[in-house]
Amino acid sequence: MADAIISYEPATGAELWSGAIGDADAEVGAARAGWARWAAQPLTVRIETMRRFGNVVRQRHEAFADLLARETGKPLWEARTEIDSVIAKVDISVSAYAERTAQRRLESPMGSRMALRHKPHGVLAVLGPYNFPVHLPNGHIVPALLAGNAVVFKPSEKTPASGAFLVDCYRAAGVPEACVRLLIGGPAEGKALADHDDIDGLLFTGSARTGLALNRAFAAKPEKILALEMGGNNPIIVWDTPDLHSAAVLVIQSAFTTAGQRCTAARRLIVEDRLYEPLIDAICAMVGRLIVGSPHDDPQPFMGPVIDNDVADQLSESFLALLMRGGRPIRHLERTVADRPFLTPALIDMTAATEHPDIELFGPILQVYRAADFDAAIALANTTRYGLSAALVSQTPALYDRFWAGIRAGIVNWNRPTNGASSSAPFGGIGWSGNHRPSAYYAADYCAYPVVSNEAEAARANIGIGLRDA
Ligand code: UN1
Repeated sequence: MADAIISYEPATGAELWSGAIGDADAEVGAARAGWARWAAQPLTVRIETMRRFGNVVRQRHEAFADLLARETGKPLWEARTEIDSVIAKVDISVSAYAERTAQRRLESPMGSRMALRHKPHGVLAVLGPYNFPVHLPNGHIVPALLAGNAVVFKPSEKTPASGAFLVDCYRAAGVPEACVRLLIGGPAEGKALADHDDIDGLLFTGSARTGLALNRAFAAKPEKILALEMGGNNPIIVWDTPDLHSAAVLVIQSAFTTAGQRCTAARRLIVEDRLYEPLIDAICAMVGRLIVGSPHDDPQPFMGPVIDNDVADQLSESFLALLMRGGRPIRHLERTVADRPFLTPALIDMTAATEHPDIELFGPILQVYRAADFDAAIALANTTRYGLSAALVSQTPALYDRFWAGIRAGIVNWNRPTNGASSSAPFGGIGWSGNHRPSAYYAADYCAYPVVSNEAEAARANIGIGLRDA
């Protein structure tokens, strides 16, 4: 069917869902017709509606987690945490919105009252990713709706069912149909939405390649806002630490959670020379015990398949390309089930490689480097155009001070994984990781614009200088 998007379960290949491809123009038109009424409601009404949305998701928690696990392949335990994050985002967004957009009195040199107030943009487009198909778009949609915008949401063509379920929850909570529109489609529909003249802005989560193209297109439209949350080539450094078991756990959580399909996943491990052998041994021993399996397996797997066979094939090719560049395999990337995208976690030593591609390998592949000197390790960590997250595993506070000062990233962690960023903190990165901090705490900044209001109740005015006597 050329006019439908079909979603397949990565673990089984079974068809999960299908839906007709939508029309960007119709969805933007519907949102445009509806947004002003929503914006005219008191903020308290929109807050109550979002709280009801949280309750709807709470009631549908298990059904939602089940669908999300099937559609993404992520284990059920992890799908449940994603649904928890969707619920938690409501309270976080309400308080962040209140703080970021609080009406403020400003000092006025003219003697009048001066205030800073905020207005919604109007119609905001949201393009979602497949790794967190509900948590990340929800992190844009909730603040956008709170601020009084209407939203046109296009989920990834790999995860439309989860997107449709999310939109149904907003509507069940009482968000007017006109104010939260679902656009089903692939790249063509995404482009039609992003290029549409009648959107006021775009909130994007996805690859740097698409994000950079959007950035070029939006450069010609300064009147529209663009929030980009792209990816990372995130480093984790292990240096001067006696507890190699914990170090190995942190590395594995950073690199292989969600089968490596997180923008904050560690892609590069940089290890102090003297810790190299024992650390790699500890990692490999544990990786050998990690369960890779289907989302509903009992016992639950550590990680599921990657999103589909195409992605698995591309990752296999990328791994081969690293070998061709002189990488030394520590653990190969293997397909465990024929024709299904289950991959085993892979490690490859790139210390002596001839080339170091600065790309985001969005899967369970960790590139490893050994370094003799801490400054060289930081310099190596910084050899990327991205800058989303970075972590140091070390017992030495002075090393963290140097790491923090020297590393270029939006999220810098000490004895914590590179991923699992708090939803109540500003989220985003520098360089190719995005423009500013478009998610979580600062999301409100992208959903409402500040207006200076100079106020005097009566017009009492004199020209002053330059006026002849009457
Ligand atoms: C991650 O940690 O891998 O709410 C993603 C947010 C962030 C997303 C984190 N907590 O936008």
